[in-house]
Amino acid sequence: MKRIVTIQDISGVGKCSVTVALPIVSAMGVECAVMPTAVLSTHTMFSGFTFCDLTQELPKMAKHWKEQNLGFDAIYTGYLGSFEQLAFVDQFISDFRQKGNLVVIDPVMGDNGKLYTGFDRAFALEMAKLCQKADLIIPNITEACFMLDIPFTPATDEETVKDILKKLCAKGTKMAALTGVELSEGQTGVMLYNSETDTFYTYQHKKQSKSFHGTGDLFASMCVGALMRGASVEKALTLAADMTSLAIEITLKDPNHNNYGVNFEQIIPELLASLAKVI
Ligand code: PXL
Repeated sequence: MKRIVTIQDISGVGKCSVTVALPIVSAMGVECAVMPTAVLSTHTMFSGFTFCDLTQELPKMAKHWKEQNLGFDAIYTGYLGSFEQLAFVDQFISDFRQKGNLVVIDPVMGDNGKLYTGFDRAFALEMAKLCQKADLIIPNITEACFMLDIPFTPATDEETVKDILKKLCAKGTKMAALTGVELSEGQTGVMLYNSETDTFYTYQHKKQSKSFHGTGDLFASMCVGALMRGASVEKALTLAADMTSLAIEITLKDPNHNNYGVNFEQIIPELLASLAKVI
């Protein structure tokens, strides 16, 4: 069985980062080790959340893992909260890179043209540097624009998106997948650029009427899970797009749904059935 490590926060309530990655990756048949970067009472879209920074613990955990000879088939990072954590992850990737393992960075920083609380332009540029070390990065258009230090441009034009993807890969990133690409009315999806083969892949599907918090984390986690189970990157992204969309659809049908996250728990059977078809 493959083993990955995910490096991101634990938000007690809010269904994002570790509380999505751990159940999803595990359900997909992949061991999911966690390196929690911080413990929050909720994600940062709630007001008054508590925040316990765990940066000091991270090198100690990494050292112990090295002593125990532990390795990972993938390193998957999500929300990182400080420059110090970016520097730590940079070192962690150097230390735990091994032949054939995969580094996936989801540069979680913002959405809808705005950065989340606590992030700024300088942080986005530093995140862009970290992304140079990745095999695959999965930004949304907001994060991509901030990392490239260009004005926010909606991802609605294929040539513009291709240009953004190529620029994201210009400094070493092997593959970039942009989420929230809306090439026609009522549609959304993902576009991938593979700099090694100089090829693009586009997948579009019906756009749901509402967006939810944590869907980026759900998308990235399903993508990592599928890649670890042997799916191609194109199939992994397609599966992640379809299942994220399904999670939103199911959530909207639940009259008691909460507005902080999607009912991803309810799509796990469908996720596993779809996974079986692509591996
Ligand atoms: O879903 C991304 C995310 C992860 N972790 C924390 C967040 C957010 C988005 O706001 O606040 C703590």
